[in-house]
Amino acid sequence: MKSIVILISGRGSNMEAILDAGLPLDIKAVISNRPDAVGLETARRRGIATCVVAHTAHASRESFDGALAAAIDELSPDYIVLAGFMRVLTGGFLARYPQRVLNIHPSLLPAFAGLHTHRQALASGAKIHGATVHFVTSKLDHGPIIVQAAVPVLRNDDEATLARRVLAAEHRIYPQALRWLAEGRIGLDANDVVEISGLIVSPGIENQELLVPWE
Ligand code: NHR
Ligand code: GAR
Repeated sequence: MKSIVILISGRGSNMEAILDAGLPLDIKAVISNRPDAVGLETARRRGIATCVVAHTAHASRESFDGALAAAIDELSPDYIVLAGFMRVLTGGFLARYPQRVLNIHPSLLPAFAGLHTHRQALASGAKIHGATVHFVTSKLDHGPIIVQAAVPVLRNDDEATLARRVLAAEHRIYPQALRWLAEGRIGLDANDVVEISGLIVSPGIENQELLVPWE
């Protein structure tokens, strides 16, 4: 069975969706850069090992990433799953784990990279918004896309109502992407995520089922 560690910074609802999915994955630990992350308590309650690597204890990103890598390497996971993890990782960190770091980003990338994505979507006048699971590369929020889900932007949405709708979609697609990973079905062909059989998964037919309709 493949193994993962989950990196969080806060609430941990994506982490919880992953734990709830009963995936054929060994979840070795949950690591937070914030000691007060609510998700740490949730993980502990479920008997998952937890660990804090506080970014505030480090003067530089390189130093923090070094400590994070040391904590991860003790666990030797196959994959590193960012789930609401809020620290930009250095190229040096990512080079240790090529094609082994995944993230969920609350927008339909390449639209609205960076922070405050729901605010960006509302300000842009977009009528469709969503979430993206992607491999992490040193180009922030631009790694190869594994799966996306779309939700409508409704007339009276504010950041909170839109975020809630997107979050429900996140909770569907992150476990789905990890299931594909666990089953060894995901590969990379240049910058495209492909099914190992050679079929393009993204933006293939299979993913279309994951476009989330909203009443
Ligand atoms: N690191 C790299 N190199 N590449 C990516 O694509 C990454 C990454 C680290 C995290 C998640 C990402 C998101 O989904 C992610 C993708 C944090 C920031 C940020 O600016 C931006 C994007 C993402 C996560 N963080 C501030 C920083 O100075 C801190 C903000 C805070 O602590 O609240 O690191 O959106
Ligand atoms: C999620 O919406 C996730 O996509 C987003 O933060 C939220 C975390 O919620 N991630 C980012 O914005 C990364 N910069 P959670 O802690 O409940 O999973």
